[in-house]
Amino acid sequence: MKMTFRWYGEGDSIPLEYIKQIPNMSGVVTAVYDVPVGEVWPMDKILRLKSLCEEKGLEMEVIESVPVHEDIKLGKPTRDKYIDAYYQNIINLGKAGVKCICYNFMPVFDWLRTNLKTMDKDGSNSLSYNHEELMRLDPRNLHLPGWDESYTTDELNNLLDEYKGITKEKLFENLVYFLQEIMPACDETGINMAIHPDDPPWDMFGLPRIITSEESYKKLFEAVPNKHNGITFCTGSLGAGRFNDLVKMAKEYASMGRIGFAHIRQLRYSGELDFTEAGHLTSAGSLDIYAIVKALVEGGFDGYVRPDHGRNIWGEDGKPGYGLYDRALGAAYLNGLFEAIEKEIK
Ligand SMILES: [Mn+2]
Repeated sequence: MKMTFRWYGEGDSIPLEYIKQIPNMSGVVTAVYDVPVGEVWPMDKILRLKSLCEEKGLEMEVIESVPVHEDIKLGKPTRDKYIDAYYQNIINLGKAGVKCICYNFMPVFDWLRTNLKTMDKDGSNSLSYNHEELMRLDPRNLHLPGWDESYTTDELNNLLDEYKGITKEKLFENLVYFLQEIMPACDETGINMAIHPDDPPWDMFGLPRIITSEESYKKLFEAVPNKHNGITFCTGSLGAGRFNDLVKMAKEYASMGRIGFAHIRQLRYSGELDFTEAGHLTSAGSLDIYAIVKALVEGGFDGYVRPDHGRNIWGEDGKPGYGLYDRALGAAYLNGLFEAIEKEIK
């Protein structure tokens, strides 16, 4: 296991030096943020990021994310040019020593929450999701907290229209097409692609979501058996679906060598489809983080880990989910779990 920490590049308010001071931190998970989706990341931008990390003693072996252009998800004729650019990105990142790329295949909307600062009685705050509240919103005129408004209302409406004919089956076919096209770049560089599950793991506003459950992974691995077709095992995203048995899944996919990257975080169910994010410890929420880590270790997991979303604590007003303090506490807790379980098993 290699412990890592997400870092939003030079715009991040958290200095790399602070990240390095968290015990056992091997590197950061980052990305080039100032190149439009679908374009090739210039080598000098990639190498600059890498040297900033290395100056502070941190590796840059995981990229989150290289975003997938909507035309690829839609399967439009223009997808091939965007896939070519993606291919080149893999080659360039491979040259810079990157080993794993996290990406997702969610149409239009990335992760969705209804409140970014849900207050807890201890004074901390965290992100939460209320399904009814979200469903009352109009996707065609959406102004959600934290959702980056990269589209104008017109663009958003056009995009939603384009998705009208896209069923789950079609979207999955488009994912398979994309993966088959880029696998040679992964074979050449040794980079593992690690698809992030849909968050939360169910359809949104009539848009299909396809990486949500055991059934999704079965289809994914069968369709593209290449060993570089892997996953980001995100406990919070998958765990929002009560139908997912995370312990079973962690063990199974780790044994198959499919988990390149693990996002570990906690949440507390507050309704059938509702949840509030919590501190990482098992005792803080509904997921058995100990049992999940144990399943990963028993399955032979040897990938990258990062503490996923933390709360805002100690008066910090960090980027929602991405403050320093609670994620550092999460890393310390996860380090302890891994050490104890690994020693016990050996
Ligand atoms: Mn995640």
